[in-house]
Amino acid sequence: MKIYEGKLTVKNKKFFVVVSRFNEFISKKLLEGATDALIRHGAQEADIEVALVPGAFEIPFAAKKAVETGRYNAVICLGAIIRGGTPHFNFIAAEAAKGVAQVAFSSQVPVIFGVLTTDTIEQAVERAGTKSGNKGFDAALSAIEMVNLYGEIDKAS
Ligand code: INI
Repeated sequence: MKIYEGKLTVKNKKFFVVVSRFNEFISKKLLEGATDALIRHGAQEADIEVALVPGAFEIPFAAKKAVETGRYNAVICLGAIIRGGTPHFNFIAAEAAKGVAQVAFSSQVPVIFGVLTTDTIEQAVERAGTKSGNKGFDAALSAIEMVNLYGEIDKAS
């Protein structure tokens, strides 16, 4: 039985990170976590490019643009959608998740969903570098693993 599994170190691969500015105090922590993970697992600072978008709704559009350039080995999407008093949260969360998945399905490179969807600000803080880790860091690790996995599958074919 042949098993394909992506390694967690990386060299000479380009990453494009899309970050939403909405709830910036959270999303900037996710970005810090993601760049920390990329650099600690072998990427150079020059291998990382970042695009800021207004909110999570816009993330898939920038991710699609990045994929279409063919310049990047992975796209990492980061943001924080926090429930408010209206149904707005549900629409933004659904469209962000659906949109990123849609881009990923038609992309030759991995597109990673590192967008928090939480009921409270506290839950978001917990996932942005405090007691539940940093989901930006986790998203970047997933990107590295998937880049390497795609490489392994391509190499075998
Ligand atoms: N965008 C977010 O990234 N997070 C949110 O919590 C959020 N809420 O709750 O409204 C949010 N809204 C803005 C949205 O993503 C778009 O930027 C806006 O609708 C313009 O298209």
